[in-house]
Amino acid sequence: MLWGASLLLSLGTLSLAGVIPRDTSAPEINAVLEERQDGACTNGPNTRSCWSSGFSISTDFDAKAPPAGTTVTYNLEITNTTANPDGNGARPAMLINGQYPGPVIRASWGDTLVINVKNSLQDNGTGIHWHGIRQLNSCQHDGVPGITECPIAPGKTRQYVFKATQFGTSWYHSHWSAQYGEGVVGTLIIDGPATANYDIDLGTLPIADWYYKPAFELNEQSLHSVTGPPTADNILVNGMHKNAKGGGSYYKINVKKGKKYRIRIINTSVDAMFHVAMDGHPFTVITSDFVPIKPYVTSQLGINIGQRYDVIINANQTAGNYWFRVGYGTACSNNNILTSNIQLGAILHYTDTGVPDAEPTTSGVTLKTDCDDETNLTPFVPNTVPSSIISAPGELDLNHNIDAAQNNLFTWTIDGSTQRVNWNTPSLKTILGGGTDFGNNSNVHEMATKDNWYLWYIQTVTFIPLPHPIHLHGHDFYVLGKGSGTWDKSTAGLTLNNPTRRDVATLPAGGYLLLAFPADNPGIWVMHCHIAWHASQGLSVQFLERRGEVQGGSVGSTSEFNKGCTEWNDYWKPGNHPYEQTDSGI
Ligand SMILES: *[C@@H]1O[C@H](CO)[C@@H](O)[C@H](O)[C@H]1NC(C)=O
Ligand SMILES: *[C@@H]1O[C@H](CO)[C@@H](O)[C@H](O)[C@H]1NC(C)=O
Ligand SMILES: *[C@@H]1O[C@H](CO)[C@@H](O)[C@H](O)[C@H]1NC(C)=O
Ligand SMILES: *[C@@H]1O[C@H](CO)[C@@H](O)[C@H](O)[C@H]1NC(C)=O
Ligand SMILES: *[C@@H]1O[C@H](CO)[C@@H](O)[C@H](O)[C@H]1NC(C)=O
Ligand SMILES: [Cu+2]
Repeated sequence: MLWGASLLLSLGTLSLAGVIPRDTSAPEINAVLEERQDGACTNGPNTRSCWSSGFSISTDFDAKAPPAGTTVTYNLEITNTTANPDGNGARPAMLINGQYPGPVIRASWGDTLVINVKNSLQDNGTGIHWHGIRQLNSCQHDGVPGITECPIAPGKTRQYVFKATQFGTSWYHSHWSAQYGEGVVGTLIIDGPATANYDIDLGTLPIADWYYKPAFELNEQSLHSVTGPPTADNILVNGMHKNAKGGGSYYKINVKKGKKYRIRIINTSVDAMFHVAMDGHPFTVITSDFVPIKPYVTSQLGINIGQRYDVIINANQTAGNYWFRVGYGTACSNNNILTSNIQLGAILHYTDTGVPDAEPTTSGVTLKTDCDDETNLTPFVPNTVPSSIISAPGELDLNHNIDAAQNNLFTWTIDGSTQRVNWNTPSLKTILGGGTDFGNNSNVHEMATKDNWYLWYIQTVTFIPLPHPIHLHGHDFYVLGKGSGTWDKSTAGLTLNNPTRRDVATLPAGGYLLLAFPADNPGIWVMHCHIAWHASQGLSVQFLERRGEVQGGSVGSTSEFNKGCTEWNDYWKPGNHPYEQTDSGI
């Protein structure tokens, strides 16, 4: 191989370097750190901080988004079929438009998305959540059965309509029971400005764990197991991978020497925490979830479920094949593929002439195995959280319960109550009807005062030492602090000045997590653990934000919402459905 010697040399320095904080010597980073106010320049390879007149990477996107531009329409149909993404053999699956992952939904900052979802399953409801989308004044389109809608009944179609007020990378997935583990998942791109320059956008790179057994079967096992959820069988990178027997194939990321590429990495797992690295090609990280950050360079990234990092790589190495390595967060999850000698990941392939179509022989950094979030994530547009909120925190105590009377049903509880939604009467229906009783297992917390900041802190009380990737709908939250053990209620060590802002953050095993956000979006928003098994086991709460305005019509016309409930209530009647609700419902 031509590239052997020089490559090993460069990799040697790379692995020694490890994490390099804030490489301000890189020219593409300096270009952006020279603050660019909203100006009339166009977005191009050397001007990624620009967008359109009046909007740039410096825009405070909480305050404004480009005026309604295009309406972008997608039609998604969910079917009961089979899939064989890693060549191990076909298994039953539920797919969107017959593919895994589902189609990439793409729009631009300020666009309105209109997405028609048809439920062509015979025997399941469904509902699609657009992860990370703020849904400003449109919580009825958030797609959470039992909370913001009645599930879509078999044979029926629901139209979701929302505006892209933020930009970047995300995903969408079924929020109905354990259904996304069956394959009801796709990725989402909202084009907008960026904090560093690149030539070519390679699109999304979703990474997920993959199970050979149906998710609903595994979910039942997990609900009645005290030893934790079942073990995954493989991983998939953009819907493909080699299997333990050597069949299947790796996803190929094609690049050409001399160009810079943006890659949008997403963890769409059911249970797994990953670490990723590209041999010889360090990542310049430019976003965390939907939040542009000050770019930094790192040789590896840890990504929890639901989290996204947009990175730029410079294809400036000897033209060849390099591993995109995926490692497992074995501190919190496991996978049967780890006992095989199969390399986990994908292949970075230079398409320059003379490069063989072969598996790489490169070596790279040693990936971490922890389940912790990245640090160094500094939002590009700064925000300050008022310190007054520290004195009035809302405590959410995480415990668990095992109910012997229900065949040892394992549930997670918040302040003693496990979440269980009622598909026939979603919380939004109760609110619109002026009701105040959400049922015994609704875990509803009110945020009544317009634009007030609220601090919520999740405190682990259970002795089960697991990290939980916590996801909030309708908002980004600001991560003021986290730690092991019990929070002492002091401000020591907390970040109030421009803290990390995102929509998924990890509650450390056995510890606490402090999350703040303002009541600037009237609606009903769920916050839950994104480990699918844990969400099914009730690890979630709801925030009811500015009830009066929601009831007063701030969410707009509810005809689609009402139609959905009429159709669902017509379908889900005693004796009218082959299966029962056995979990939280979300
Ligand atoms: C999928 O099809 C199988 C049989 O073909 C059936 O048993 C199952 O109930 C179906 N599931 C859904 C959700 O429609
Ligand atoms: C995805 O998240 C899960 C759990 O949070 C984690 O175990 C897995 O390693 C993550 N995957 C990646 C690629 O970071
Ligand atoms: C390749 O690009 C990276 C990232 O921009 C840079 O740090 C490195 O010095 C470059 N290497 C070469 C050999 O040009
Ligand atoms: C709610 O809990 C109370 C007290 O445990 C109980 O009396 C009541 O029957 C429950 N309501 C429902 C609808 O289950
Ligand atoms: C959804 O369908 C699967 C079979 O495809 C079944 O196992 C599961 O129980 C169904 N869930 C509900 C709540 O109907
Ligand atoms: Cu969890």
